[in-house]
Amino acid sequence: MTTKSDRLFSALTARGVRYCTCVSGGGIMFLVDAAGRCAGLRTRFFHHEQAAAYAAEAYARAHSEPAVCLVTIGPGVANAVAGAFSCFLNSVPCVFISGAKRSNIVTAYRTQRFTFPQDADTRSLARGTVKQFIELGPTDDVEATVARALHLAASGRPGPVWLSVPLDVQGMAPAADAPACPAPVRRRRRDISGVVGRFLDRVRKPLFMVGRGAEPVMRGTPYRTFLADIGLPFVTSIGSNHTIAAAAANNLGFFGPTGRRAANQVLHEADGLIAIGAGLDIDNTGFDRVRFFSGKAVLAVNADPYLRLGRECADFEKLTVDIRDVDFARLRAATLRRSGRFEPWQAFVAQVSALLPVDWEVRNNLGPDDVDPYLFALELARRLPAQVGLSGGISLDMLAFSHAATLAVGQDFYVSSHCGQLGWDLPAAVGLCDSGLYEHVICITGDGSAMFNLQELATVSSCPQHVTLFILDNGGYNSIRTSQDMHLGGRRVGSDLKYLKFPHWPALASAFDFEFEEIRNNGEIGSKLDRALRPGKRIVRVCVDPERSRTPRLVSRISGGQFQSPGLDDQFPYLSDELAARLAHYRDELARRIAADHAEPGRE
Ligand SMILES: Cc1ncc(C[n+]2csc(CCOP(=O)(O)OP(=O)(O)O)c2C)c(N)n1
Ligand SMILES: [Mg+2]
Repeated sequence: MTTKSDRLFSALTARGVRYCTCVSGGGIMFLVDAAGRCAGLRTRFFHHEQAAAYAAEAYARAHSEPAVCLVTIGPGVANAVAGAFSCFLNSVPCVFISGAKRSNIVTAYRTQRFTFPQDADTRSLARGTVKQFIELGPTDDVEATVARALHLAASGRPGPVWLSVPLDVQGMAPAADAPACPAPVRRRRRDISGVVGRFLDRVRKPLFMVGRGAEPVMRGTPYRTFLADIGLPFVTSIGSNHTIAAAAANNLGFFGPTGRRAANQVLHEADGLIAIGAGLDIDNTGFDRVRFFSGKAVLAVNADPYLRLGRECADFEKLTVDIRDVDFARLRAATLRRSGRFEPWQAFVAQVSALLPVDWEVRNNLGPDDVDPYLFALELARRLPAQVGLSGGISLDMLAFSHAATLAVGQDFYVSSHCGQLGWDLPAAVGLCDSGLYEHVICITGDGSAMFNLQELATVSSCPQHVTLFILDNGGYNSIRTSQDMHLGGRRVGSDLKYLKFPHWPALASAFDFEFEEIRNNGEIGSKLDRALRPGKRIVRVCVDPERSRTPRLVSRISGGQFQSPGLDDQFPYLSDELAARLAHYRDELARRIAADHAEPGRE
């Protein structure tokens, strides 16, 4: 017999959903059964709902299409909320489907805790983590509800939608034959070259800032050709580490408090920011937002209709558009038409790029002991397979890789940039395996983050892809210790080996059928990486000095009870007098050339 659960999954697949992650349960028995039998749907079962949700998120990002996470009533819902929260903050379209008690049993949650085993006020639990909560009632139209859920998830600023399906509704026979699936909505090209062109006409030092919101077009030719050809610099926000080799010195990479120095210097100097899919939140700008926006006009090209900046930015313009609709060929042409105007700026960017290359930064900060995480990241990036999906943790692991890596087409790095939770990386690696886009999946995590969803090593071990898990072992939580050292007189409560216990890594690897490698010092990095990246499943312990913290970074001070944060151009370790003088000289030269252009009639 066909049930409403069958209809629900056929409606999802008819509208393009191809992946469903799940932890099974009695409260979703009809739904699990239907998902398992649904043609065209790939199901993957996990050992924890949080992990199932993170994997769905990673898959949705890899394909830029909604994925489904199916969880049981009550505890399943509670465990999955972390995943909905992650999709919400990272703006990823996913549909969370959970079971619920029979629709004729009512609980007055304001006064009653439960009336049914595992009963939960799912609406309240999910509230604040989803764009919309929908309950499928006994008389509701399944197809219309699914269409609404998917539309909400993927439109505007994308995000998760929660669909709660009572147990009796799951097993009901549908009222009528399934209606024919409507034709997919045709996308409408949006020509934004006029607005961007006018913006370029009024600035002299423009910088494109591309963020995670550009992920749906990042791998496409029009977008990549646009960035490669225009001859103008761009920086990428954390988690949008898409390096375009053809853009050469104009591709300054990852900016921000722990970003690349050249990116931050150029950003500091720019007088016009064109932020494409970049939210301009504190994680991007650093805390001193007045300094960040000072002297800058900002044009935001963004899907979020509610995006706004505070008073700290005096010159702010917004273009609300779905990035997938932007006509990048026209934008490229409009930008190229104006490129002559920016010659002094382009020369400055080339000078800064040459003065502060990534290799120099890495070698300049090398620690003598153990494995330097930045050198490790640089060497790993040089050896990556041509087709590889990488997932990262939230700390030194992700920062070192974002800082040092240069990726080619087919090599994609995913992190949970806005949510920043421990434990996302390993389940995300399963989602990347299941995406079918990569033959090899690499997870780069910290010892702290690795511990959060270790159970999914069992799930990864069943994926056919080659999987390498690099664990940067620095004896616990370096990032927390750094703040404790700075602000709490070095009292390291809860962050070092006095408080935290870790497994015996080789034994852990063997328990889950992984091979084991260990990189103990800088001298070993090359040869051990060559071994670690061979086909198969491997856990690699990377021994990092527990005292090695992130470089370069901003160092804030507390003065008079207030946090004082430097600007992005003032990262620690501070530049030598000689380098600072060279930079100042480039700035003077740039200012002189722009002033000369203004003075010469016809040049402006
Ligand atoms: C779910 C969750 N719990 C706690 C935190 C707070 N937190 C941020 S960084 C960190 C330590 C990370 O340790 P590790 O992954 O080993 O990286 P390291 O700082 O050592 O480089 C913790 C506990 C968090 N971000 N997410
Ligand atoms: Mg650690």
